Amino acid sequence: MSDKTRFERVSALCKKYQQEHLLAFYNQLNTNQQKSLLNQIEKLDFKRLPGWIEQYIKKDGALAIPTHFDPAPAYPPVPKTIEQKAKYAKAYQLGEDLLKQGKVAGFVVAGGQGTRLGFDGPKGNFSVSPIKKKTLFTIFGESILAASKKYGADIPWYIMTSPLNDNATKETFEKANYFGLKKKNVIIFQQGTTPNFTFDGKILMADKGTLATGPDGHGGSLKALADSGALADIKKRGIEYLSYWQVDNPLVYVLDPLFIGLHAADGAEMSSKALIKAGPLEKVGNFCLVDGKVTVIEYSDLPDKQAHRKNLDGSLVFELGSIGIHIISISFIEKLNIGGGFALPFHRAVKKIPHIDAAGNPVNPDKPNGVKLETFVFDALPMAKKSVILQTLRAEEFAPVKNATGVDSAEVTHQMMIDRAASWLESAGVKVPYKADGKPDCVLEIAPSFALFKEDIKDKADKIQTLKPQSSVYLG
Ligand code: UD2
Repeated sequence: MSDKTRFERVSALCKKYQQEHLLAFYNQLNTNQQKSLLNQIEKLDFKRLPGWIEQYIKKDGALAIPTHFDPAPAYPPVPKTIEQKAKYAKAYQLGEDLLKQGKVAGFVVAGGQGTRLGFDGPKGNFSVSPIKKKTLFTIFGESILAASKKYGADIPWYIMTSPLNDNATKETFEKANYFGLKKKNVIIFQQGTTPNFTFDGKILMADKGTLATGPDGHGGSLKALADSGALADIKKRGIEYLSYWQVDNPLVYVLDPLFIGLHAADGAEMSSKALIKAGPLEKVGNFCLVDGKVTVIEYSDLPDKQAHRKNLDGSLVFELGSIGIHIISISFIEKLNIGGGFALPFHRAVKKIPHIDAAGNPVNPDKPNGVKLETFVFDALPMAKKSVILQTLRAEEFAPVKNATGVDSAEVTHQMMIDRAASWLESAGVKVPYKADGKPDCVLEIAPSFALFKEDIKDKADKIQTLKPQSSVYLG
């Protein structure tokens, strides 16, 4: 097709869908810029555009909260009854077997912007560990390497990036020599994007030749796995389960045999880890049952009255929070993508979006001027035939770095890493010095190569030197 015909075709499309302004500066662009702009416009899902604009842009019709929902049941962190103990032991064994057979891969979603943290670059490059100052990516990479050794299988690691950080992430992995993993077992792929809109449904332009777009949310991972070819690679390797986590949490058990085993034993399609919320309004999604299906209602969508509801014993009715840790069956991802028609519902976020105005001048708005659309991975949960929730403990598995200061800041994460190391050492019989406030009186760091779980320390306890007050001890 000639450039002229192509332009005419795209121009007609824009006109039909009332987006003619996208080509307003076309004649001022050089040939490459013109081609790039036509590419971007051609990639838009024009057929769905009018529906999105009506449903999500002009009004907030995103997700109506269901009229009736109950709290979702979960497996406790520690088995209580004899039956549960037997079930957990069997599930743990099954999880280990699946890991040994190479049926499980790691999957981190790392396409977000990390604006709240104020850190420039991929969030995975943020350094968190107390002594060696290891980055989040380093901790995950070393964990997968340690697990590969422990289970005697090369465990692949899938990493989802976005156009915002794909190059920088690839550079990081290259420079770090893939954290000791084989390059062929580290698969970095990009998620999709959605255009940014004005409140009346016009797509914003970032500059004269570029549409304003943003990553399509972590829900985009389920589609991007298929679109990028990662799913085909997963199938070729015979992998049946993905262990999914978010990039901001260094305490996550990246591959947890118990969680994998419970998911597989129960024939679940997508499962989740949960913890007891720190308070009614903690910024985590809430696990609920809607029409018998596990559903996460995001903190911002749960009405305050429901969030504060209490049981007779004083506990919260909706006490289980989602921490972005899932096991997802590959067959489920395939099912969601059949026919290419897969789409999770959008969530609408009103934001300040830099753009150019009708005269082509850059505008950096000081108040919200448009809408970004994102999908959330947990919205796939109700589509699963079966979904298991395993409760975990905050001190063991959740210390996300989200903010520069205060709640969920690096300072808190840092301390939680030390606290967990201290509790693991204590459980192996090592004496840890404590301060009057109950915090360890030393700085501790346990490398994944030393222990992935507290049980791994037991055999090594005799090799650990006595911990002196105010000392710094790295176990690697
Ligand atoms: C998320 C959950 C919340 C709770 C909390 C736990 C949502 C909407 N809420 O809150 O319920 O589980 O985490 O920490 O998820 N990401 C992408 N691509 C995107 C957007 C995000 O890969 O387009 C990744 C991001 O890099 C990070 C993760 O998804 O690893 C979570 O994103 P977030 O930090 O925006 O989520 P947050 O803290 O609002």
